[in-house]
Amino acid sequence: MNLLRPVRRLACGRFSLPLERPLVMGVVNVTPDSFSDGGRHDTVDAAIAHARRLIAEGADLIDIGGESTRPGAAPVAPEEEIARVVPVLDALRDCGVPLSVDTRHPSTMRAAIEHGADMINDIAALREPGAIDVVRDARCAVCLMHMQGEPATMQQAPAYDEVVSEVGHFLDARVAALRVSGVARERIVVDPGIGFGKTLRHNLLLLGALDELAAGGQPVLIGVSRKSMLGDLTGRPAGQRLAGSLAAMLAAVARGAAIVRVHDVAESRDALRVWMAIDDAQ
Ligand code: YH5
Repeated sequence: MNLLRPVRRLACGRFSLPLERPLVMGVVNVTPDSFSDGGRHDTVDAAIAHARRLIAEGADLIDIGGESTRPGAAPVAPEEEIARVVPVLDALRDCGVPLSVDTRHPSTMRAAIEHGADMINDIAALREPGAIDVVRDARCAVCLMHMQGEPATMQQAPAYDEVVSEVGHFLDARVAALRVSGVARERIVVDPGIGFGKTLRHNLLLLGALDELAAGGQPVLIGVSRKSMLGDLTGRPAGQRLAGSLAAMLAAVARGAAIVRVHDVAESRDALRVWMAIDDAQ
């Protein structure tokens, strides 16, 4: 939050993405539980088909993840993660939109970059030893996300004195660590990590103060689609959280979010189109 000049275009691998309007990142999970109980081949094929559908619906980027990081989820070995993600990257390379890979493992980052990933989206903000070295000499964008604890245990007892300033300072420090390593500001996105070691109250305070985070000048990514906080607020299961997801997304965009990570691309695009028409008319 210490730098004020806003990044206007994101340097994202093969792409230079204008940030005047919010970008929609479509979520593609390459995990057996999400698509099928068949083998890895079925899982990969289903993910590729799903990504093509999200691109047809108008996704500006695709985020490919081979490890479930939902609260309580077990970790996946990097070798298995690579075996899931790389065939999806290979299949989608020429689909016309930037490809992001959601991983915290440097070996997966390296494989992803070798196979054309345009962004590395790391829920651990490149804290794993060697992670910064992997991205430094590449052209990919990086998303640095705040998380308190580890996915397996992070929701057991989240605690902060001042959640907004603590998350802000953490992200500032991670941006600084990348910059001293030689990563240009134009490649760095920040994310407060909704649901990652946070209570409902923490999530609401962070969403409400997103403008403070955005004032730091780095593009802000927000992922709230279908998350538990929406279940907490509405009482609905994950499959019935679309209306809640759209409301939270628009609240984030109103406070300066540059990229929204969503499962429901067509509906999110419609909501954003209506939202932006009102802004544009003024
Ligand atoms: C994020 O916010 N989130 S994976 C639990 C759900 C629904 C969805 C209980 N990767 C983010 O999407 N990367 C994930 O229902 C992310 N920001 C960034 N940058 C978790 C997820 C989910 C979890």
